[in-house]
Amino acid sequence: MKITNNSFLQACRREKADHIPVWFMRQAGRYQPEYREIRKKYTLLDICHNPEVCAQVTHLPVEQLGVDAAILFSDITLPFEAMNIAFDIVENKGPVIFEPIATPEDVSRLLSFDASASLAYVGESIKLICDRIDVPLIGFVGAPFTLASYLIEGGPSKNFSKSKGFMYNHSDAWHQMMNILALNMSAYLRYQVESGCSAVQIFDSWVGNLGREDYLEYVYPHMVTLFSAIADLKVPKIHFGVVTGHILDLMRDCGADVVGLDWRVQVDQSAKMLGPDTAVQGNLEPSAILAPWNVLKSKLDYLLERAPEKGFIFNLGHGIMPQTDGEVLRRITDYVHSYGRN
Ligand code: 1CP
Repeated sequence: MKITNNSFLQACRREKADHIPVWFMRQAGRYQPEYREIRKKYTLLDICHNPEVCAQVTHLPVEQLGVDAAILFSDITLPFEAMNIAFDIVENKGPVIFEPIATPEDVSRLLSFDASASLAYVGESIKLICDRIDVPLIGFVGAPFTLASYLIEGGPSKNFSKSKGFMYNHSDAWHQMMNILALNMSAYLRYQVESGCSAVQIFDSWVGNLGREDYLEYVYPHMVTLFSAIADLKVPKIHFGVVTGHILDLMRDCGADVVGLDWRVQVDQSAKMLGPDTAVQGNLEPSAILAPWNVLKSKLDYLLERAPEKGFIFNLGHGIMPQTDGEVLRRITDYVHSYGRN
């Protein structure tokens, strides 16, 4: 199907759109009764491996919520299987790596891959989805730090102590691992765009756990590698992380066209700091959706009054929580779409 709703891409390019575009991180997920029904029959990884089901799950929120972009249903850990790293996604926990990276020697276990061969089913899903939707499809990867944190911690972490220990004690092996991840993820993004994605988001969800000087030394060069390797792709590149107020300028300088803001920062201050060439995306506090409408509406107004007129994409400051009511998400979408029109 042809893309008829261009508002998301226009905002990414800082062009004037006829309404504020909306999409939600984790817009396909457990808050939807239909998704929970599908998950009774398929694991999360089954969905990712099955293009027909993946297309269905990706499409559902576009229909239900009236959002201006779809995001490929997948997970940042999916390319691990193509890198020779065995893992599973465990119920109510998240990704678990069976044999985490513990020593510098372990880094040699990480293989480079040809995404069009090892992840061909993702390309198939993207093609199916693009045939069926009239909004842009966003492809994505996890950024090297966030992926490395799962590889080293073995699963979700609170303080990232093993990752930081590895980084400080084995800096050569750290940089080698980050470089492999950066190159693999750029190749995987290229494959997603060649298959039909109109924009990409790089999720560095957990990098805000590093101070600015560590970001500059241990992460930034690899983000430059990743963004440089896809600089020729004519699609907007969005860079998102949580608790990243102290490194937003660096996240822009890597090569991002759009910086995703988490809900702790104020949109006008961040947009001003990032300057006129960068669009911003965000950043409603996900818990605000659980509030009564009058409270939620005042938070929406607070955000929308401060959002830049051009180059703004409405989203949450992090993913939708499972207890969220889909009806409220629909109401938010309609409210943002009509904002400033009457
Ligand atoms: O079984 C389930 O339904 C569990 C929840 C779930 C979902 C819906 C997981 C496990 N992954 C996904 C799909 C997913 N993951 C999507 C597509 C859905 C959409 O956005 O519509 C995306 C974009 C991701 C990306 C992802 N996975 C990130 C980056 C975004 C973020 O939330 O910061 C991260 C960190 C992951 C790892 C992951 N996968 C799943 C969980 C519960 C987690 C986080 C675990 C942790 O706290 O470390």
